Amino acid sequence: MKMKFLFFAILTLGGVLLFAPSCKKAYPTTDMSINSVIPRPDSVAATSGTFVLDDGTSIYVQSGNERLMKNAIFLAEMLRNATGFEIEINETNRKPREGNIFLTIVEEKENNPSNEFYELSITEKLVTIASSGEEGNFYGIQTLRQLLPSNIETEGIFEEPLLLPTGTIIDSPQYGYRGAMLDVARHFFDVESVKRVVDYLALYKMNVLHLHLTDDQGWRIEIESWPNLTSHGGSTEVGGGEGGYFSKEDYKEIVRYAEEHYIMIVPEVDMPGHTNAALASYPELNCDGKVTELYTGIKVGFSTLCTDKEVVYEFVDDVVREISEITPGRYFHIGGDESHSTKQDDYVYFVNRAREIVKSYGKQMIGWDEVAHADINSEDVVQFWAREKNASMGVKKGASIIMSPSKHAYMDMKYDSTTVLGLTWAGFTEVDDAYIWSPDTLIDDINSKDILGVEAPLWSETVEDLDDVEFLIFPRLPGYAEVAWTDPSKRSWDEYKERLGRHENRFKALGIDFYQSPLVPWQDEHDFFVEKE
Ligand code: TNX
Repeated sequence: MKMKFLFFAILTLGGVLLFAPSCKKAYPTTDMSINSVIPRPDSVAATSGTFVLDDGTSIYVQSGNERLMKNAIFLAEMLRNATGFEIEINETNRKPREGNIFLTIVEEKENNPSNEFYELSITEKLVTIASSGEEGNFYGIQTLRQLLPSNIETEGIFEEPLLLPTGTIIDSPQYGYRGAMLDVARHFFDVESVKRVVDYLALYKMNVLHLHLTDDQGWRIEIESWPNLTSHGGSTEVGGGEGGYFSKEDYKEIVRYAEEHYIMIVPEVDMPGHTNAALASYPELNCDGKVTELYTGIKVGFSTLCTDKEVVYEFVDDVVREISEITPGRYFHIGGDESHSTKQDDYVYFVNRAREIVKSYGKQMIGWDEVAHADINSEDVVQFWAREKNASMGVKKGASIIMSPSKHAYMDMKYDSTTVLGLTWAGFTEVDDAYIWSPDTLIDDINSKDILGVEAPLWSETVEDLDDVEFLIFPRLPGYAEVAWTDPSKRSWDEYKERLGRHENRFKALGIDFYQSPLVPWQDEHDFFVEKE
């Protein structure tokens, strides 16, 4: 009898043990200080409680602020899609009741003059994002998003309440320019693909997308006064595919979408070299007055606009004017790299004139580091990619620097010898090489005060579609976001790689085809979550 009972008891207990885990759910840790947020925030103070986000949760927005309202819509849509909860949005002038989320702007805090500062405070009663500006508020939302399980990125997965760890995150970036570049000239990428890239930048609080719109292989932006640029110059790409181009409406749509995500579009028209697509479309831009053939290879440095023809400056004026008219951002990038077929004096003369044209349309000039040879000053921006001497010369002339060191920041470099996509001229760039560097210590005589920020370019000689883009930018992109955002004294590869490893589920939930670097401890985020009944 006794034995029978014992046997029965063991069976029952076994059943409970077997079935109990299926009633449990994995939730983010209740310790906010152990988070996976990228870029790493300035300060995190955990209070070890839990906020329950459920069907009764609404978002309250400080009244009368349209952009804040748009932020609320961004957050609400994400939460609604993932949970099916209603998540209403209301305007208010005071702190809302328990169980809600509150988005508000506070007086600029001392030491935080930028609009990018935010404080995310989560108590058991309320989630509050208080920021100095609307962009800061949006960044607070991205942090909140990363504190939630990655299922939040997927439609209709979670019907259970979502739990958030309590505590306070206070955060603002080191640099105001945190960007990536997409080369839409070597291969063309359509509006939808560009929008996905904008989404990825937004998740990591980046705020610039530089579009390399023209090169030898293709002209990708409609210019009404020079229509052959796109009809002929846009008709192919590397490898001989059909190419394509953005109509002005397409470009405006990209600008609009980017703006909604607090991302500035920086248009680049590369000149006087890298111009074969234009030279093949208009004979008068060539010194010999003859059109060139379209080009579908990947060599550089063989083309140049004829710098002593006046019609070339009329062309540059029209192009800069038409693009500036539809570009709200303050910068116009004139390229200026690898003009190996332009004599040095002609090059300097050309850049000086292009610079004046850019200024006449109210824009600030950015150029690749070679433009430091021209007559530039504190109104200009030099994008360092290859020659430290050029960058230093730019700083001596008063210009600010965007850091895009090809040895660390070129997302078109192969990860290692087994990577199929990408180039190798600047060396292999594993995920640690991409992360372990600091803008302010890279070049001896360039300090943080000279630096506008960081940009990681993706050149597209070998990159044909969005899948290829994703493979090369992930997982390097989040690292660049952190290099640009987080104080170097608070960064270390050993700590970062753990956080990055816990983004695996998020990449998958977003449908990103990423490179599973062996250097990163990829980890199912659920192993890191706590279980609750
Ligand atoms: C150099 S970076 C270039 C581009 C190429 C790239 C490939 C720069 C300013 N010029 O024309 O696409 O290398 O990595």
